[in-house]
Parts: sequence; C-alpha cells; structure tokens
Amino acid sequence: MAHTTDHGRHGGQILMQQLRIHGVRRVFLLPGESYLPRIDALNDHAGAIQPVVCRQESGAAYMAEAYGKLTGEPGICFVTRGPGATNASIGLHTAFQDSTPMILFVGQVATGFLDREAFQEIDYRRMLGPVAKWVAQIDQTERIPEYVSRAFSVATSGRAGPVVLVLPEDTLWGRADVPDLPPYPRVLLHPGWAELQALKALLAQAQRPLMILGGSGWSVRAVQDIAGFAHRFGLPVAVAWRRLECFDQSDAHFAGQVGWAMHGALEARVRAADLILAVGTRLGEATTIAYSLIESPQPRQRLVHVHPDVAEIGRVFVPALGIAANVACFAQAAAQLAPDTAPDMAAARQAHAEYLQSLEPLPAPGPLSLDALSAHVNQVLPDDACITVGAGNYALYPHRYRQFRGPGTSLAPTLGTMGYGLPAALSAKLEQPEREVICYAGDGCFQMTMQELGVAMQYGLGIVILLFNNGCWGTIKAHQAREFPNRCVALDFSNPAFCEIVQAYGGQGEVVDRTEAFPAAFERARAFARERRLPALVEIRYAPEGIAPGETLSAIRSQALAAAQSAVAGSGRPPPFVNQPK
Ligand SMILES: Cc1ncc(C[n+]2csc(CCOP(=O)(O)OP(=O)(O)O)c2C)c(N)n1
Repeated sequence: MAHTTDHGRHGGQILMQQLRIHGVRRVFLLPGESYLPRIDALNDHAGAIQPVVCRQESGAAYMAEAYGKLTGEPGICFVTRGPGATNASIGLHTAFQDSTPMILFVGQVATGFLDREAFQEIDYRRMLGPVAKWVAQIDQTERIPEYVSRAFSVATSGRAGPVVLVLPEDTLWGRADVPDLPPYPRVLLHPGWAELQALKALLAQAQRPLMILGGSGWSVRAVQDIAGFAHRFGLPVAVAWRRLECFDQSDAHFAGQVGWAMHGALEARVRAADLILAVGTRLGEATTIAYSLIESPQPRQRLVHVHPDVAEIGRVFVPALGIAANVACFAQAAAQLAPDTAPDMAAARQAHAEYLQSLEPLPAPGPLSLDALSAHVNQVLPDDACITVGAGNYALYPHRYRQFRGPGTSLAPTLGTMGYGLPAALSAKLEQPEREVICYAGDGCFQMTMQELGVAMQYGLGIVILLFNNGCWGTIKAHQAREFPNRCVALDFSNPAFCEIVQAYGGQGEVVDRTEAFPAAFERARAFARERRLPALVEIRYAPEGIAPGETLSAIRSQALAAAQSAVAGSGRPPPFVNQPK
C-alpha cells in the first residue's frame, strides 16, 4: 500500500493517541489484515490501553456495548471490513436501541478501489446507517483527530448511541503531521425552571401519579437524587422494561418493572394512573406492551416526558409536558423541588407491598423450580452483584426475582438480542474484577456466543454461568403453542456436554436437576469463580413444560385450543392454523 507522505505519524498512531486522550482504557477487537496500522499502534500504549482479543466480532461488539452501558463512556470496538463489520452489526443495533455510547472502527478498501466491489468492500453508510447515530468515512489521514473527536461527541450527546468510523487502508497507512485534539467536551442538558414549575403544578393536581425510569445515563448519584424526589412527592417508582438498574429496588417506593411479564397489580396501576412521569425512557413497544398500556399517539394518562433527545419528545406520544434533559441533570434538579402540601404516601407504600408480593416464588411443575432457585440467588448474592442476560424466557426468572440495586447491577439488552449475556458478563468482570458477575443464559442463547469463554480463560475472568437447559428455543415454543397449537415444529435441538466445554476452557461445570441440589452447586460455582478466576457453570436441566414463571406449555396450548374452539362456535368457520392433535 502506498504511503501518502513519508513523515509524521501513520494513521493508526494518530488514531490510537487520540483514543487515549479521550480516555479510552480498553479496546475490544478481532484483528484483520485491513487495519494493521491500527493494531500496530496498540504497542505504543501498552499498559494504558488494554486490547481484549475476542473470538467473534459479535462478542467484541457486545462487550464494547456493555462497557458503554457500565461506564457511560463509549465502548470501543475494532473490526475488519466486510465480514468483521457484518458480524459486529448486532452489537451496534443493541447500542442503538439501548441508547448506549459506542464507537465501532471498521476497515475499508483503499479509496482508489472504492465502488468496484473490491475485496470485502461494503458501503457502510448504507448498510449500518439505520443502526447508528452517525456513520462516517475518514478519507484523509490528517483529519483523523477531527472525526474521532466528533465521534465521541455524537456517541455521548443527547440520546447516547453508536457511531461507526470507517478507515480506508490509505488513510491508515498514510502519514501526517497533525496535532492531537484535546479531550472531547461533554455537553449536558439541564431542565429549565419553567418546566420544573409546570411539573410541580401537574404533580399537585394528580391523584394517581406514577414515575417510570428508563433509558441510559443513570449514575448512583442520579438514582439517589430521583429517589429523594420520589420520597418527597409520594411517587411510586417503576422501571421500564429491562431497565432494572435505574433504581434501587429495595427502596420503599419501588413498584416493579413495567412492560412484558410485569406483575398484575402494577399493570392495573399503570392503566389507572392519571399522570405518568416518564424519565429517560422512550416508552418503547416492550414497556408499553405494544402501545396498549400507554397509547400512541395520545395516552389516556397525562404524560410528562423527560428525555435527553428533544426529537424523541412528541415522536410517539403527545405529552402534556415535555422536558429535554439528561436523566442525571433532571434528577439533580428534581431533588431540589418540594411539594407545597405534604403528599399522601399510601399509594407508594401499597405499590411497594404489591411488588414484594411478586417476589414470592410461583408454583412450578417438575422436580426443579426455576422460580425457587432464582429467588434463592436473590437472597444469597451481595447487593452489588451484576446479573447479565441475553434473550429468552429464562431471563424472566432473574428479572422477576432479583432485587436489583442500581447502576452496574444489571446488563440486559432492551433489543432482546440472544447471545448478549456471556460477552456482557466478561466485559463487566474486566471492568470491575471485584464485583460478582452472574450470567443467566438459555441453552440457545449461550450457544450463540459461547466461544467467548476463550476470553474468560485468557484474561482470568471468574464469572458464574447459570445455564438453563431445556433442549429447545423455549420462548418460541411458547409462542407457537399459543398461535399454532399442536403444530409445533423446528423448535428442539441436541445439546453438547456443556460442563465438558467449560472444563476445556479451564473452568468448572456441574449439572443440577432438582431444586434442593441447586444452593450447594451455586456456592461451589461462586467459590471456584472467586478463587480460581475462571468461569464456573451450573447447568440447570429441566423439561420445557415449565416455560415461564407461573406458566406451563400445556396450559398455554389448551387455552389456545379452547379459544379457537369458541371462535369456531361463534363464526361457523374453522379457525386458521389449528389442527387435530398429533
Ligand atoms: C439473535 C436473536 N435470534 C433470534 C431471536 C428470537 N428468539 C428470542 S428468544 C429465542 C429462544 C431462546 O432460547 P433459549 O436461549 O434456549 O431460552 P428459552 O427461551 O428456552 O428460555 C429466540 C430464538 C432473538 N431474540 N435474537
């Protein structure tokens, strides 16, 4: 590859120095020949920037995303062009829907070859544009500092999200005498005095208010501030779907998680609320249960929508009041507000009592109760433990039975993407080695990224994996049973010897198939992970009949058949898709 000049630093060196200036401490990568100068420049920052060598780009991107969630700083991911970028796109989409700061650096063919469909060439602006806040290609070596600085600003400003920077080979190999730029400025959006007074007036009028917290950017301080505000105004506090870390769930005002699989009393409370104060959350499809709890475009409840992206306010819901602010800035300002009359605390107390009741394990079929073992995990883990999940019904168990205690205690993709839990757990353990990290994974979910066990082995990461083995894509089995009863197909799979796989990576594994055996196995796994700093797996074997907390497959199927039969009786026509039992 031709070098554009023969003096100054090469593109990789300029880039890496700039990353260091912006505070980067870790890069998640999978190397490729398309970006050798960038990899080479890691040598100049040994000890300051840690390269984490992943086994597949989806794992690298998930780890970077989890880093962004945990730190509030952009997670950095390096991948090669074409195949590397397509593999990494799932982590980018996660960062986009989850509003997580992240920067993906991708290789590109030399600018002189562009548009010939050269080797592994992709137009990233078209391919990744819909799942990134900004996709840009750096065509001149001397402009690397400018683009990198802007990437950090875009990723962290307003609604945080992912940025893609594309580096053609000649930009990376080229040399330039260009000064570094200073650390990027962090711009925060504070709520105005008038909006806060309007909020106070609306709260004073409300009979049944409810606050729902979500989105990204919650710090420990912000959670304390918002709790103080809720206490003073007598507000019950809920969290949006999978935003479990936005509040301390042991707080006396905590009401539960809003959205799919929420507890019934909270659902009734949301429906009956006359004012919803939504802070940070977009109130997405999952949180609003397909826009039914809170209707789009005009909610039945009065809505006060606080969001860091002004364009999000009024996009899906017409609010009574919109406040553009970062969640931490809003929380800080709200903590200064005081009501004019003493609030009634009864609703918040009742909401919390109802939430505590939902922690009681539900009855489950078979010798192993996923409900009971998840309630046990909640009791024995320290407050600051971090629980990670990907997607699948198994995730309902920690999310129902764990009392999350604030930022850093939950990593759960609101994108609902499988394979996230293991890489996220590894990223959390790298960032905070002393924090206990538990990865809940379905057997399907785990097999999407289990090769990242190599990262656990290589970097000495003692995480515990609770593997829910039911031999099938259980979530989809439940959906099929509901929509196409007795026509279940393409749902089951054969599993490998998971314990042996973990052992091959230096870890420990054991199988549990009875509730009583779980506590001791869990303690052995925790001790191994802590002492040996290697992964420990507890494989929980159970029949898919117990498909979700309080639900069985056979009950779902018979309800569906009964509903179908009454439809037949009502219309005289056979319902679609319901066949004779096989
Ligand atoms: C990457 C990705 N592929 C497919 C899906 C669709 N999906 C959601 S849950 C699920 C099954 C998960 O199976 P498993 O991990 O075994 O957990 P279970 O549902 O059995 O508890 C599937 C296929 C998804 N959400 N993400």
